[in-house]
Amino acid sequence: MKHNQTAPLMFLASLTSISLSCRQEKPVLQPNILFIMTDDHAQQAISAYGSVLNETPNIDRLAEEGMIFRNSFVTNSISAPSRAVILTGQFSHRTGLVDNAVAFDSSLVTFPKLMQAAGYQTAMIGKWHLKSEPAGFDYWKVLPGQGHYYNPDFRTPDGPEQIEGYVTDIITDLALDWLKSGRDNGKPFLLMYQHKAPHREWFPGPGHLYLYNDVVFPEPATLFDDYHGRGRAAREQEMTLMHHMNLHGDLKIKPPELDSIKPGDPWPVNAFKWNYSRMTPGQKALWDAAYDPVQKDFENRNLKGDDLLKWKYQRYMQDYLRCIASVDDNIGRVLDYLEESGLSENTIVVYTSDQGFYLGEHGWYDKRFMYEESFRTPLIVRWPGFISPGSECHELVQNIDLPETFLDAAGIKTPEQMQGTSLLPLFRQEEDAGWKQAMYYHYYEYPAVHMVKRHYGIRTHRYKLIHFYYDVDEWELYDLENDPLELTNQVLNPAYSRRVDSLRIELENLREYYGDSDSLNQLFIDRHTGRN
Ligand code: SGN
Ligand code: CA
Repeated sequence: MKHNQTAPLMFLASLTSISLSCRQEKPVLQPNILFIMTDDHAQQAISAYGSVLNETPNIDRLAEEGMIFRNSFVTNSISAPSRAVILTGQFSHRTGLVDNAVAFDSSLVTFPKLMQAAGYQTAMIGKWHLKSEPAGFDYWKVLPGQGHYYNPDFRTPDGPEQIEGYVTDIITDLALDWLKSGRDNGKPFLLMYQHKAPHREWFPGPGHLYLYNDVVFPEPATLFDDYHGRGRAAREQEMTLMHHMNLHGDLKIKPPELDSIKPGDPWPVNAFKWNYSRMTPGQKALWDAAYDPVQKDFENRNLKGDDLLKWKYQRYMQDYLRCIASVDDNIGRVLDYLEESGLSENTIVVYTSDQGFYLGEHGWYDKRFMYEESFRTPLIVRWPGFISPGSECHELVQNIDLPETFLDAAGIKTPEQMQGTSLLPLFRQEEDAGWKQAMYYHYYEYPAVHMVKRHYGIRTHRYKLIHFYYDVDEWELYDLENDPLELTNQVLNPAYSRRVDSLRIELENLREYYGDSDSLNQLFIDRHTGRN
């Protein structure tokens, strides 16, 4: 399953521009790493991935100058678990951080700790979401929990700090400040620059409040999905635009009598207040000027049924994509600085998200499912001189492969417990990289917000087999070649029975290989139930 990794030093030594120090036995010129991660940014909303919704010129620039991974996935489609996977190179059942309620065990070995120990200067700025204090960083300034869009608070080693402005701009300012004046020029750096945006409730910044006002976004083919042909998990979730996306926090209809809303009042009104009440009078004035007319128009229309769903979809897309426009602009600022400062050349720039997202497909928002839109995540890597500009990779890669990639690129030994595979052979476009043909996935957060049932599964290039468990025992098989939208569960179709049998065996093999089991499932269920 694990391909033969080419020794990193052999790779580096084969390049004439890089010499090795014999004494230290490591490359003299280790690359800097700029790791850019957003929260909930779907591939469908990146033009380099073929978006029909928006343009992301700066993210696209990375793809034009680097490699885009067309088949890039996560191992557990939810924030904190995904972040723990990226730090440790281990699946959720090994980090113990299976869902957002668990705190990260900061004693675990992480790639930033290893890079720091090997002489890298390390920094973490932006959304952290792991509860425990960041470890392995020379500098850190992170949002508490999910963080706020307007005038956000930050956690710092010196205590809390509030910064006035819009979160995506601020995180970028902090990253740029650190690059300009926080760095030790004698050391290579690792900078983790992690955005809150475009996470729910999608509050756009002052510079993008009117963007897309005149656009009608194309509706996804499955916006009106009735879940026919699938099991209980798809039917019983709570993440539909129709029934679960709320008018206030999500769609910015200002609740009446905002000042009298109390913490115990329904979440939708509190969600709006939680965001809006943080704004300065000036920010509120800009906000109201943009959103009051939207509200008036909505109230005049008295929409119902399908018309209401269509309206919700358009409003959802406007705000979600406005948040992304700000991310893209800010990434442009950082890429410009790398260029001007001459850092571009020896810096690996990675763009990814903590998972994918539903943009109305199956009538949904949010993530969690092993279905394509949330299982996928963007992955674009630029590394001048090492990755050919404009290249594409179609192999099956996962976020768990990232830490080993970074260590490999830096010539640092990978610890035994890491379970991914360095992407370096794919960067080099090796003909026979012996790459994995199947991926493992496991999602746990249930019962919980959005009510997506616990499930694990296997995906190959063509098929996906999923087992939903806990309060159901249902299997689903999708033939992605014949049914790319995943509308028909084929698990009971006799024509697929041999395929089901072989995938079940492969799935069991993967579980054994990665050390997952039914007894661990039970352990995590017991922990979760104990918490409730
Ligand atoms: C919040 C959101 C949910 C979202 C989770 C997890 N509700 O609870 O919609 O699924 O975060 O998101 S909200 O109204 O508070 O925004 S994650 O990306 O951090 O895992
Ligand atoms: Ca997320």
